[in-house]
Amino acid sequence: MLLSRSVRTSLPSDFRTREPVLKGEDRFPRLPFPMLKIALPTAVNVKMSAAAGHQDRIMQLIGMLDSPYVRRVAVSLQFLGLSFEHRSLSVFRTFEQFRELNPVVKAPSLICEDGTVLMDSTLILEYAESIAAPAKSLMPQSVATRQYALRIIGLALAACEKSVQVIYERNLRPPEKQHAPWISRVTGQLLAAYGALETELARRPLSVEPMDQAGITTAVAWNFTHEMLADVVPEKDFPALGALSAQAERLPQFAAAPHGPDTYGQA
Ligand SMILES: N[C@@H](CCC(=O)N[C@@H](CS)C(=O)NCC(=O)O)C(=O)O
Repeated sequence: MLLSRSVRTSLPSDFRTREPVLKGEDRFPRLPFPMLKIALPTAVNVKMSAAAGHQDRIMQLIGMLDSPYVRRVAVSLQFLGLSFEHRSLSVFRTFEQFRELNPVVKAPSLICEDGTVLMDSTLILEYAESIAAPAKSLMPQSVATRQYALRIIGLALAACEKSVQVIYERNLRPPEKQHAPWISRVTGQLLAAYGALETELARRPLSVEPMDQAGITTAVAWNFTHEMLADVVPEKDFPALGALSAQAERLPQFAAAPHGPDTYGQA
């Protein structure tokens, strides 16, 4: 099954461009990297700075907020009360600049206060959790609730992964090179993940207050897929996910890191 193409806008997004991104061309004006320094004088930040021995540096989150992985980190760091700079670099249009920071060119990348570069959103969040502890955590402590959160997060991350695979297939490959059976398989996995999430949420709704990692990742994932592949995931089939997403997007931590090309805190 070949899916109809998603609507593209003129936004400089990692997911809304086609062949030029692979050729390293930059169709958009080269601006200085947008950066915002948000230094919250919380106990957590003071502890983190002192422990790392770098009083004057804060973490840098690299990658665009149109990536659900980057966005879940940006939202989570705020809930954890951790200060960070955000550099909205594209893994495609600013490949070379990205490579200077992380030769693997994976978004998100996190440059820690001591210069260590971490990648993979889940590993970055594990690091963030360790800094924020014991004052704050987005993961439930009891085994049963943690198990439930891990199931939800796993489903949401699988939905993100399958969404990205569909988008890359649609946007990065020429139409004649697209492989319909592969798209069909990945789309089936995507729908299975969201179907299971919808069932779980209908049975046991996720709270947005207080927000935890299961809620953040699910809300970010659904918003991402809905923005990018609305034709694949009709809203009427996923009312619980739509309701969670609508509630979450109204929170200041989500509004400060909106899906798209903006820099955290500047939208
Ligand atoms: N499992 C990773 C997935 C990250 C990922 O695939 N990021 C995409 C952007 S959404 C990326 O870096 N794509 C460029 C590439 O893989 O070359 C995570 O959780 O961070």
